Amino acid sequence: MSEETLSNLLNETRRFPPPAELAATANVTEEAYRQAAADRLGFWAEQAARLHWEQPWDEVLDWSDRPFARWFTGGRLNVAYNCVDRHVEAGHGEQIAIHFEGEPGDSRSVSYAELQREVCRAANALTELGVVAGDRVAIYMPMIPETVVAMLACARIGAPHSVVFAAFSAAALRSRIDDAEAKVLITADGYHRRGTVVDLKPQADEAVDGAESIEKVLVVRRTGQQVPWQDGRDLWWHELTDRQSDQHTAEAFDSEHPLFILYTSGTTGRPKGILHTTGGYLTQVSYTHHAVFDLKPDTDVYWCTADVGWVTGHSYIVYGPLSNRATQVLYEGTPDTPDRGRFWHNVAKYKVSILYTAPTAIRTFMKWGGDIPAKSDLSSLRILGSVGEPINPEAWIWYREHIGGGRCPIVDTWWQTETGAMMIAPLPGVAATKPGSAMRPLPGISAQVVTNAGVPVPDGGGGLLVLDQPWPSMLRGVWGDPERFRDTYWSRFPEQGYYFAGDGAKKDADGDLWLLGRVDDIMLVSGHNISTTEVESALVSHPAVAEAAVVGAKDETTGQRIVSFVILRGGREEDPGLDAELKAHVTKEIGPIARPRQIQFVAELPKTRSGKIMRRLLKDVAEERSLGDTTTLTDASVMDLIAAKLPHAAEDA
Ligand code: 6R9
Repeated sequence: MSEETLSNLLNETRRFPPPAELAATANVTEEAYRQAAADRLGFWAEQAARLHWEQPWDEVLDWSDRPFARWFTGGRLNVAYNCVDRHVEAGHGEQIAIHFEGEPGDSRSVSYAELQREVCRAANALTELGVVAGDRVAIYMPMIPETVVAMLACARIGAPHSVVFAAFSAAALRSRIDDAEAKVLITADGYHRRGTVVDLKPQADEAVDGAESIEKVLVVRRTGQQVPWQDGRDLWWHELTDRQSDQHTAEAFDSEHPLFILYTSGTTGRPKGILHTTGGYLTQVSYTHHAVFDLKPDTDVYWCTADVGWVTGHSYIVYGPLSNRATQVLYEGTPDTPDRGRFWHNVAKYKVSILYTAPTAIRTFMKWGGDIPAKSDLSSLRILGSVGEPINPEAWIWYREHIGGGRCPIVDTWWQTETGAMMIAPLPGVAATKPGSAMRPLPGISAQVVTNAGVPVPDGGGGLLVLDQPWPSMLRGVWGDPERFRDTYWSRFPEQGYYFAGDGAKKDADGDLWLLGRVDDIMLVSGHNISTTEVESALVSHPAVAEAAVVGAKDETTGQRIVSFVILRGGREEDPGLDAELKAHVTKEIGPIARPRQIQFVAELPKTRSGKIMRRLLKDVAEERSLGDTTTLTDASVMDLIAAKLPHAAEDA
């Protein structure tokens, strides 16, 4: 980014105050902000006390070895006990923890008492295999209840898990197994996706072949398909767990005991093993889930559509919701199987009241059209969440109208694998939300928007988003590489000691925050910093557009020129007039400086497997370079289609 800070370009004036009933019964109110501001550590101590501690902590925060934080030092607790057993002991054993919905339509509901028995059996099974506290276990699994059981079983015996997304390749799994030196791999025969059976075991075999650390491979039977087998190494999950006792005494672990490693793909270099620990992590995921989703465990049905292989699945399918005794939906498959209404059939079937999904999904639903959700009864919904990318104001409004029936507050939640839990988000019973804004840091969290020199910008300014105070669920390091931890996250502002998140943000006149995407994506056009997010949002605010990706391509006169890739809404045909119309629309919304030089209509955009747009590849196309690394793409053929079209793009001077 140049010395000039980001201009505050788009101007959104719509406001949506909380529904009165929600405000009156909200789990968390404005008072929490005041309390946390007066005594931040005291506030977090109170949130930690929502959990069961076997031994109380001595000190809330030890920040003497910064940037390596220690929270709730000396305290001891068991994460699985907190997520399962204590609810059973409190008399809620019959409550459903997980409504599992398989893609073919099979379903199964697991109560907290059943979950407790399954987790105990799995913990005993891992112990029989010689897994002890501190050993790493790799988990390469689809979206099925056994995945949650496996994670909780690891947590129960203090064996950090490393979950690897099931659609990752054998090579990706192997490098993660090697980096963490995992002793056991838990996988499945296969899973159902888009109407077909997808193999998993052959990839797992390829990954494990020659992996020195792996001693056993545990295989869950999901599809019943034939699988290759290596006697002595491979074991069926059901054979091993069925013969275990369903009793297991959970041992308490130190608050700083490692809970899991999760690899972020990043845009460059080797994946980083982000390390999270026990007490601080559970405190913040539990509190934020309670506060931001306002969960009422006796009546709500919660559904997070993320894959458990991402941090959102860890924090807001497994640890946050279960620690709060949620009843939740776990869905195996895709939104368009057997038809494009599947999510809404699921919402109606289970009477989902809280839905947490990603902007990429919302924009896809926009593209498919509002008539699809309109066919299902969505009246059970009361709160809608968004995570993963900036949500364009128009997508936000579409979500509110077509999914939320105009009555549900939207909580846009900003956070990262590294932050472990939500950091910036509105509270649904407090905030008068603004479409496209994540509003302000949650109680107990502190963030700043600063210039390149680290000076906070005033309201109305833009710059770099930094976290200037430690938080309980912060990453404790990069597995095996303390230098990389310092260099990547703490070296940008050594004097101020800020954690730099990599994102740009602006503050509006009220001081509320608008996330502008990764600073690497920010464009410099004729001396102005322009965020891709703002131009994309301007494009999406045109009624013909469902989704847009914008990049800055090298330009001799202006430094960079704005190139945009646009997906039209369902039913809208690409016509010659539309190109000029969209350019004029952006000029009207933002100003001539943001007018795209080129607009390319495409059917799909390149996305990571977690749904984020990969602008880097679009930039390669726009600059007519050969493509960089495409291995993290969901569908690499998308790039061939885009590249084939671009040279014919109409370009104005
Ligand atoms: C939870 C998750 C982190 C990056 C983050 C930012 C982007 C996530 C966002 C958002 C704007 C939001 N991001 N949530 N940007 N508004 N509500 O996505 O973790 O996969 O590590 O990605 O995602 O750029 O820095 P992770």
